[in-house]
Amino acid sequence: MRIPFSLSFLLLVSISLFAQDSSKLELWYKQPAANWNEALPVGNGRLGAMVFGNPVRERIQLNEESLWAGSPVEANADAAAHLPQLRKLLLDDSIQQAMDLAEKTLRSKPMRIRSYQSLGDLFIDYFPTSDARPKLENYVRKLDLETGIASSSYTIEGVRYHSEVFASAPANCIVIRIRTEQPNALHARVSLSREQDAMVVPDGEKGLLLQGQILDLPDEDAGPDGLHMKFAAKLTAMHSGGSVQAVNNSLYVKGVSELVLYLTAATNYNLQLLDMDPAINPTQRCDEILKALPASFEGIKAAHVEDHASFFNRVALKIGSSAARLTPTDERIKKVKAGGEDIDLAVLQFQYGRYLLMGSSRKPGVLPANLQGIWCKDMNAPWNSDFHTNINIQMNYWPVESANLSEAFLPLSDFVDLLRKPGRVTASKTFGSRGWTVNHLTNPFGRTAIADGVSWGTYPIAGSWLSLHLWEHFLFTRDTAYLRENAWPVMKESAEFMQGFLIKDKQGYWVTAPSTSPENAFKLPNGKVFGLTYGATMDIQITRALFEACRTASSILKTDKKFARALAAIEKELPPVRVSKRYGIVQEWIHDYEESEPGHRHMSQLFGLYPANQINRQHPELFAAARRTIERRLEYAKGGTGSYTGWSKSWIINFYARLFDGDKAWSNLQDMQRYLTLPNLFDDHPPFQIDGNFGLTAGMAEMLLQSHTDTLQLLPALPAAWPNGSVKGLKARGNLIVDMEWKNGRLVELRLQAGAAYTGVVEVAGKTKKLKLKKGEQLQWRP
Ligand code: FUC
Repeated sequence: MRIPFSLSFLLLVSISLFAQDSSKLELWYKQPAANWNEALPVGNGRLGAMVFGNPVRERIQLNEESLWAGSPVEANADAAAHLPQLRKLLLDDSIQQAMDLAEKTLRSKPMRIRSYQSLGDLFIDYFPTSDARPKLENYVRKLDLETGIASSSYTIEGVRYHSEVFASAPANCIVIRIRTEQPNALHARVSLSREQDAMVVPDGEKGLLLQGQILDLPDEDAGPDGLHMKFAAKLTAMHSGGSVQAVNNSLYVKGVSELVLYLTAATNYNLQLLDMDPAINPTQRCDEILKALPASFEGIKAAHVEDHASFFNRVALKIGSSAARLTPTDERIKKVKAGGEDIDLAVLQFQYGRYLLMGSSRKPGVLPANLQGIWCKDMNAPWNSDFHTNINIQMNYWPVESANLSEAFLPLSDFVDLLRKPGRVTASKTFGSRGWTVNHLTNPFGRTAIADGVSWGTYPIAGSWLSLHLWEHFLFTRDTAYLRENAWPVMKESAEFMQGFLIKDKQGYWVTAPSTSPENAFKLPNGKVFGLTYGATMDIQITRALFEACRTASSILKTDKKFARALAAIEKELPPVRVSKRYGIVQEWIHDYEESEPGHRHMSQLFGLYPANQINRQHPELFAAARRTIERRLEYAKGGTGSYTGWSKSWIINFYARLFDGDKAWSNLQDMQRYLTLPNLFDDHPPFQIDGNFGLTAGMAEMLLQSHTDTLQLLPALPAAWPNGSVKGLKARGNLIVDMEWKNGRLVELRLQAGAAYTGVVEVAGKTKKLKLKKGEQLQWRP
């Protein structure tokens, strides 16, 4: 009798060291993933998979980007009629009464949204070829960032297995190949499953079909219950040698030499509708995708690698010694935790951020990267794995342009465009204004109403912040058609919302009301703590940034001149950003309040330092106050979470880069490596949250190159620990591709390639040089 061998056999693992290639950008391990945080992600923007590399019971956890619980709901409170009174109370500093009124009038219904969900799992149970206790040898597991292939190789009882998994964008499916070096040695059961709402049946001789529909259970706070999103996943097997037979929910694989599995999935979600679409049949979609597959595995793999490389290989970064790559990734993290320094690990993390962004936000996908990108094992994920719009989704896209992946921005661009429709209802019903907006979170069903409570969820500035990302896409690409057709309508409508939303305070400044400084709260002298206010510093900074962008866009497009003049007039009467008399920090609220949580993870009043460009060296007092703000947050957060949260730490890297303090940026990056990095290099909020990965990538790019002013700054925040290095393919605003090499902390070579006509100034080590390049022109400079 053949017995399936169990995990305990892994105790017999014996390892012989592999010749690892230190020139490769790989995550690698000497053992299978013991849990999800050790599994390795592949993604094509639409489908994601987490590969465990288990030689006994392989698990490949699956995701499809649009598989969300819930349904569209009109949740907005009819608050507009109460706004004048609420505003009066806020401006009078009668905050308790304002809060009481807000609780009655602003609360939307339902209050919460439902979760993004896992699609399910593919399991491969391997059967031994002999009754003897199997021994696992020469095990290695990898994720090659340059090819996007997760692989494992090992020997069991003399049989050598090789497995490869990738998510192909051209083929629109997940591809798994397992082969044994000895012929006809593969025996396994391949099964599909999902813990709820689905069933699996054979699909022809050699295929499986998983079909389901999300059943949302009654939960008044989270919206209507019932049968909602429909979904399907289809698996088809090809093999050489032996036999494959579909039975029940499994494929019975016997005596095969090479097994190739193609898996695709679909839902009945329709982005254009921000809703499920009864006209879409997910099973049929899967059929169409699988029928269109090219015949050969080798052809599909070659097309995948070529496509992947065309994005990934645009940027090359070398700092520190790549000899560290000879050590498995998890051991590198352990060494760093023990106090070691591993600069090349940061290089890997930088590139991993790029890898994850292209894996979770690109065609054939249509939705932007959520709190976990696309990779989520749960049915009820932390924070629903949603689109958080009070920093998290914005942070996801911070590296998209500078790390040269502009196309990966388009899903967010399209989504924001479509969000205007429900956003108009929120603008008028909740905030009595025209234009559109969204509050602190959203989902694929276009939730724009306040969610999660009044203090937490009231964040009407989010639409303006998101609109600024469309402007940034233009600044980096200089694509005027995009500006005219895509960015401008969204920006303009955001500015219109702000125009209608701003009110004059008693000092004669235009302010937002109601307003919050995300998730932080202030303490009144009587000890009471509130979040709701008017004119929080971040709101004012975002408004200023948006209006400035709109004015510039209007002059580029030669349109809406009157509108631009009206915005300019408001800008002049926005409150200034102030320095707190209490601690010399940038004041977070309109009044110099005491913070209730001085070590808070959000540092919203520094929006003007990063991502915006309002707190800079032209304002030395604010510049110094910004530094002090970060220091104070970190002092209070010590040992706790607060600004030691993954994404928060990564924001700090960006701040220090903008403060030209490379050493501090690097030491905070090292903190991330030590305390906030999971074995698979996922950012640990905790738990896993992907924004920190993206914030880190953006931060490293910002340390090496800055282009937010008229001056292109080269190596503006190079840490002493990175004296030598080179980078190729970073992108600066103006569509400039920048290659640099530095030695002993000094730039020795610069190459610029202009994707658009460029006029500006370049600065390195305090020296400046004028630049004028024609589109397509290249410049090489050895300073
Ligand atoms: C905000 C943050 C939390 C978390 C959540 C998804 O609420 O303050 O830290 O990132 O979003």
